[in-house]
Amino acid sequence: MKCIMVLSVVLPFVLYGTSSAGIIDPCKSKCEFYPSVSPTVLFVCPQGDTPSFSDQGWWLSLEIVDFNSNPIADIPAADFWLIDCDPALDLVLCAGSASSSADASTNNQGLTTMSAGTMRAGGCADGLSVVVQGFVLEDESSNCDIYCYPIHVRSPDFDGNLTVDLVDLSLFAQHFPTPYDDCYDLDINGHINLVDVSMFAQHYFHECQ
Ligand SMILES: [Ca+2]
Ligand SMILES: [Ca+2]
Repeated sequence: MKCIMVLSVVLPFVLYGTSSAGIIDPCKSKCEFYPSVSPTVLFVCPQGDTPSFSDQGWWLSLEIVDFNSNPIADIPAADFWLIDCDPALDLVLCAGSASSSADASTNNQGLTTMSAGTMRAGGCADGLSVVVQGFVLEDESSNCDIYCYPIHVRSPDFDGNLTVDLVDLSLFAQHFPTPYDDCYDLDINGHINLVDVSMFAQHYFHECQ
């Protein structure tokens, strides 16, 4: 009888401990945003030939833990990616989760960064969240709301069909230099001018690789 009682106390703990080990806890895991410019811009192209996150003035530090708060090592870099988290949700990603990645797999402390890569995408967004193996990371200090960083994503693929073509050129022409629409202000300096034209021209006819 005594033995059964002990088992009934210990077994759920063992089962819980085993079943939740290694499973990502999106709320206890941490994400830190390090911007060095304001506003924070991410200029992207479907082809992926734009400067890295850090070269555009920001990076992310990530710490991935399981439901027991233990770090999860060896999560592949490719299992991390960024998604649109603004209300419009009109960012379009090349190959979904393959559109961006972390710099390296997580180390023994569950740590990695997103700094050296860029994103392959079209459309326009004013907020980004981090996804790891399908879990959107959440902020434990604010009731586990998702982290949604004010990163302004701009792409010369304005219509988000993942090709920079005549349709995008036509859309651009309709907004140059006015009426002002911040999705066409590729460097987000408040004006749609020759700098934006140059940024557009460098990526004309680019598409997902
Ligand atoms: Ca397009
Ligand atoms: Ca501009």
